[in-house]
Amino acid sequence: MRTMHRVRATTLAVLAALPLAIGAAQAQQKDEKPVHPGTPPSELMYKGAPVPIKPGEAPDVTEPKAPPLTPDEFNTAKKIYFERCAGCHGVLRKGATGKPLTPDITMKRGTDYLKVFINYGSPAGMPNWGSSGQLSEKEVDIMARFLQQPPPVPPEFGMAEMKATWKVIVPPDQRPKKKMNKFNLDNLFSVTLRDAGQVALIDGDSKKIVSVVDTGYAVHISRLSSSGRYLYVIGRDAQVNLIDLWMEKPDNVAVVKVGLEARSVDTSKYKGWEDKYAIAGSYWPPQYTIMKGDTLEPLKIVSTRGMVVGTQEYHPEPRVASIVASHNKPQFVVNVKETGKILLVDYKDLKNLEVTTIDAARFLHDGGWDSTKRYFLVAANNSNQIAVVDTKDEKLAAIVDVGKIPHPGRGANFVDPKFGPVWATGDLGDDGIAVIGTDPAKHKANAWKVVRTLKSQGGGSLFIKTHPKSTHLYVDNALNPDPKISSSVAVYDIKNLDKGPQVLPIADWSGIKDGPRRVVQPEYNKAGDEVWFSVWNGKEQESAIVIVDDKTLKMKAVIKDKRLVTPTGKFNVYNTQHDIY
Ligand code: DHE
Repeated sequence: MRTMHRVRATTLAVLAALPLAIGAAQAQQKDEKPVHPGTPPSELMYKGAPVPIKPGEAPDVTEPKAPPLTPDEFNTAKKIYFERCAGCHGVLRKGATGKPLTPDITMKRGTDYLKVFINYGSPAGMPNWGSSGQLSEKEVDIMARFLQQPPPVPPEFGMAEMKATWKVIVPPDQRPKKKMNKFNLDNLFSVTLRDAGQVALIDGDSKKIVSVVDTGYAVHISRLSSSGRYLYVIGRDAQVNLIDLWMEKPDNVAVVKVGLEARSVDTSKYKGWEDKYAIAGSYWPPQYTIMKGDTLEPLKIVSTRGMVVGTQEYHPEPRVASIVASHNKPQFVVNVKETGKILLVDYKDLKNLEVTTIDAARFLHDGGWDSTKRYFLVAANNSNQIAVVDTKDEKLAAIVDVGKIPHPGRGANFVDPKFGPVWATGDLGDDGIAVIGTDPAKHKANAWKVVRTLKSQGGGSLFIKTHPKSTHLYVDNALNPDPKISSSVAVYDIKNLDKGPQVLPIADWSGIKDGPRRVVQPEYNKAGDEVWFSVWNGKEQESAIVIVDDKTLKMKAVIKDKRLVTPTGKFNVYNTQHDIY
């Protein structure tokens, strides 16, 4: 294993702890006064999703010196911890965006101190669980005692456990030899139905749902195989589903669980290796798994536990964030959140696995390619930086300071009329959009610098998008506390960026009146002349997809259907297959 130490001193400035929670964010939205100074409401909301680990999966360990809990209290505490605390403090309480809560620290504090902390929160970002009414007095007391006991450790998930969940529903030799349906697969969209645990496959030409396929719990993203035939979907419960788009009615052909919690999946795209391997990264256990591309047979599991960049302390739970497949080499780019390391995993010889470890910054999250697909740009969200990897030279190219909590999705590539080729990211924590020069060959002076900062409608931006055939740049503000802002989208004219954005009232165009109506994740069709937006409502409420004509910026179509439960991410087959964004 080769290790490159290219850390800039400033990259180590990890932000103070920012524990977060949905409830506190919602409370904050009502009056918009900062309940927790320093923590944007959008971030509170974003990180508060439950961890899909069940209390029974993590056995109790009792420490006689710590205040006791009955078995029932232990179960209550584990449920609360995995649903509300683990997202920020980590399953093992070693600290992630939230502070470490291991017994060596909590036992010194004692029950009374911890109760105050849980009740009233902290200015650093801890929500006021007790005084907001989200936890009862009894629950606060249970949690204060629980935190002094050793953290219950969920089980490991190795080859035996994976194989036990692995199912080939239709073996490769029984699958179609050619495309058996009439869909224009290049313009098919896989739409995440988050709370239904399904994806809707929507024909981009007719705008009709062609199939709704069951996937994992709280399904997260979809990615395409290099050929465009296979669709890979990952759920938060670490279930990977393989869907064959050549079937008359596209459906699951294989399934496997790669852990207890996960977010990312991709497939080999280098010449000669097309469709051969899939890879999935898990949050728990902290590891990545390389699988056979057409069956999901797990072949190789690699742990990401190890040392943190800069401080070089051991971290037992470094979660795998985004993963992309390189076009330059037979490699996967694996971004490890808590250690701040970017791994270039070479898949040509799985037995003698070569991994190049690049020190970047914490906490790595999401990112995308530059337009040449040589450089990968990834958000180090708690360092307020973007790390740039040169996948050809296998080196860190730069670390760029940007605004507060960058959140690009896969980002947006376009040619800035003044500065040449650029990639842009929006921020969760402020209203900036950082536009970064990406062409060291012809625009050296601008490369890896923020060449301009656009002003968005506000914070809470999750995704930004454009298309090579478009002259528009769309930026959502899905988690902004102001419903007017979170239900609309800002669009910039790339030819005249100084002019500022036009605001499109997407949720109003959907005709839906009730609910939060968050407008999230712009996604282009294959031609690059339509942009699709999710109007994301609660599970029991009506949601929709609104399609905008990219030339006129007028509403072109609205897709509404009972089956469209909580639509969030949308993945156009052609654009996802070819990494066009
Ligand atoms: Fe995501 C991408 C993690 C919450 C919608 N999300 C990603 C990626 C990671 C991640 C690591 C990059 C995957 C890749 O490229 O390989 N997301 C997390 C979380 O840890 C977090 C903060 C909390 C959680 O508990 O899951 C989280 N994400 C959300 C949401 O609440 C969103 C808005 C709605 C939803 O569907 O759950 C959401 N995340 C998305 C989407 C993408 C994504 C749509 C892919 C964007 C793209 O264009 O590629």
